[in-house]
Amino acid sequence: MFFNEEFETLPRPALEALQLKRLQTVLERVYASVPFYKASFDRAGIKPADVASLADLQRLPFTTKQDMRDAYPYGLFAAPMEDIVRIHASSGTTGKPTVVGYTQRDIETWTDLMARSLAAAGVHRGDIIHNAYGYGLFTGGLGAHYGAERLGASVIPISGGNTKRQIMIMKDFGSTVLTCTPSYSLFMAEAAREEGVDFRNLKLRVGIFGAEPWSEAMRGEIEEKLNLAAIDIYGLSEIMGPGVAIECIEAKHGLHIWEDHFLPEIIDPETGMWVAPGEKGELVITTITKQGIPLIRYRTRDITSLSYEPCPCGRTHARIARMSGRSDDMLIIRGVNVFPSQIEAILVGIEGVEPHYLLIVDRKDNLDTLEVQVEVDERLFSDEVKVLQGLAKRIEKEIKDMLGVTCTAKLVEPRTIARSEGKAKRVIDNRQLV
Ligand code: DLL
Repeated sequence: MFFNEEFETLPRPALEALQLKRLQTVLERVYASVPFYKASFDRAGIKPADVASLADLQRLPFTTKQDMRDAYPYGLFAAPMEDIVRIHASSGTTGKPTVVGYTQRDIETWTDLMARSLAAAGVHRGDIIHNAYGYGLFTGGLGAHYGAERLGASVIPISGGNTKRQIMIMKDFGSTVLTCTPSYSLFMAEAAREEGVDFRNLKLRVGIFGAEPWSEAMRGEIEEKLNLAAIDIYGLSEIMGPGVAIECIEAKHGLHIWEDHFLPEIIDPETGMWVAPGEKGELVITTITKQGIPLIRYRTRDITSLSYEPCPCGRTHARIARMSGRSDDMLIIRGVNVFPSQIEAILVGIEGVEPHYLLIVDRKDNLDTLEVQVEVDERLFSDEVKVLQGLAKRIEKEIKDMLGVTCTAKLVEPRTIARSEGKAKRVIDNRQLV
């Protein structure tokens, strides 16, 4: 079902003409209002007026997460603070988060695109949406919430946590749609079984899962255990939040990226050059309608491919393949984005801890686990057990407080973590997603 048929089915020549017009407008805007863009365009020797075709996009410089960090918190905003009505944030590569601001019109656009995404997934008025994405600085909860209301569905703003209660509410309230991370859906299935609740007796019809990588194998498992159609939704806070792209219920094959608002490119992460259509590479997105914080050629670091093949659903917007990894070392642990460098920054701030560490990520009973192994000072190691336990607790608490992720700290003797001659191996990820 379409939410906005005219735009969702715009013939490609008209869509591309609209994209170019919007691109030119946003380039003029950022060049005039954001010193960062003026400087970076000037360095590249290009003016907004030089962009005469969509292919000219390639001449523009990239924007990275590091650029956002350098501009922390509001340096890349293109609208005055008086016009910003909402602020969200997600993890940066060190202690500071990446901050985004929305004008009222940006919220309207996001709401529309989320409603469009839900409709593409087969959700409609009369549906009861159990929204278990987290509400807060994370964009998942509020993004899905606003879209659900715009569609005219009933939304239950349950947020994450308290799984037993979630199961009861889902059952008693007759939820027909579930929105949460794919791993949390499987955790719910497990919890339901323990509660003696059979998903076959629930009214759930569709699940809209994203915010972390998952696989076709996991889709099969979720569909079987929860007795619903599982749909992949993609988004990132820098670009907007959830609803940048979603699978349609008709094809369930590739995610339509809403091209009247986002210009996608796939590049070779090493060279920065376009790869051939259909080939895998890093997704780069330019926002062409955003006001608060427009991003030009933003490097998402997500690995996918782009297809312009017509889709049986009738939508003309290109499709990106299911995300197959990242071109950096960002981990997503229980929905929280974590960079090893953030953990390192915390560890080096703690006395008695050596800068040699290893992160072991796993998935047990459908929940991600993180073990932080770290070497401690020789003198400490010969100390009382109580001292060591206290230190481990402190590491766990600081990581939880700073990054919002639960871990167990394991203190090991000096020189037990393997040294590397080249790039240190900091992460062992045992989660089997594919
Ligand atoms: O995760 C927004 C979101 C909320 C998307 C709810 C979907 C549903 P961030 O916290 O900024 O925003 O994290 C963005 O998460 O760059 C990807 O690496 C990863 N990611 C998001 N969706 C998917 C997906 C939200 N469907 C980062 N498959 C992105 C794989 C995903 N990875």
